[in-house]
Amino acid sequence: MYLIKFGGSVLTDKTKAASFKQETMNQLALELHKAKKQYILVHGAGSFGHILAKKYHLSEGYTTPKQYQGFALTHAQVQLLNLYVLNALHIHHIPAVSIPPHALLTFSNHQPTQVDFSLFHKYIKTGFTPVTFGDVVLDETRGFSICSGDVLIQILAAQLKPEKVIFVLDEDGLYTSNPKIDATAEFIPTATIQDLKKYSTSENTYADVTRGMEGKLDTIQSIAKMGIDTILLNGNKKNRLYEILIGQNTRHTLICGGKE
Ligand code: IP8
Repeated sequence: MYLIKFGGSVLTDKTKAASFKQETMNQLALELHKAKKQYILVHGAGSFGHILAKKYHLSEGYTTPKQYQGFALTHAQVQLLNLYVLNALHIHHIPAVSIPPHALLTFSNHQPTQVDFSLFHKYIKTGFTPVTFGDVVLDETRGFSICSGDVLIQILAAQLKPEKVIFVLDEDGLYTSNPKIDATAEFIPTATIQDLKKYSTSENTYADVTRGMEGKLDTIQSIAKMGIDTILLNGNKKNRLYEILIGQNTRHTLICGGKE
């Protein structure tokens, strides 16, 4: 079983509110269909979630009643993005079923506390493809919180011990620095936990309330410490996801799971 995360910057144009990249999603859905693997899909919120979450300061937790409207609007938008993702999967005959995090987990002080992932198990066992996503959630001490897709990946990896975790990004993989702003950035084909600690990534320029690539490196480190390999690949380049899934060589970064 694989755990696959579609980054928000692959599925949406992060500079424009609620702009879905339909063609990219159709291509990725086709690749998943062709590969015929068992997986759980997690997707980021992209410009459906981050712009509103930033506007209403949702990552800070409750500060003003106006945020209730912001919470509700943000949830509706990420649910809409989820519907677009599901539609593309259904067109390619993938029996995708949505599992919205806000109805499943509770946070306390911005960290997940009560997590019941038995639904994922049950759907997988029955032959469905569970799809979950970055969402807003209730928080026992802060009122509410943001649950990023990366946090979900981390918890799901710990509970379900997938064969591999795959991050589908808008870059070929990991670089020594941010390739979007640094022309000297070098591509890294393989890395260990020790290597990860060395690589700095500058903050991206878009509204990203969950720390972008920097947060992702923390997530990957904790997955690697569970002994699980992580793959980073470019979702904008046709067939890379498919090739990885069928075990064919293609450009990607492999982060080897193992001890620190
Ligand atoms: O895009 C963020 O999820 P991510 C969720 O996976 C919201 O970091 C609501 C902004």
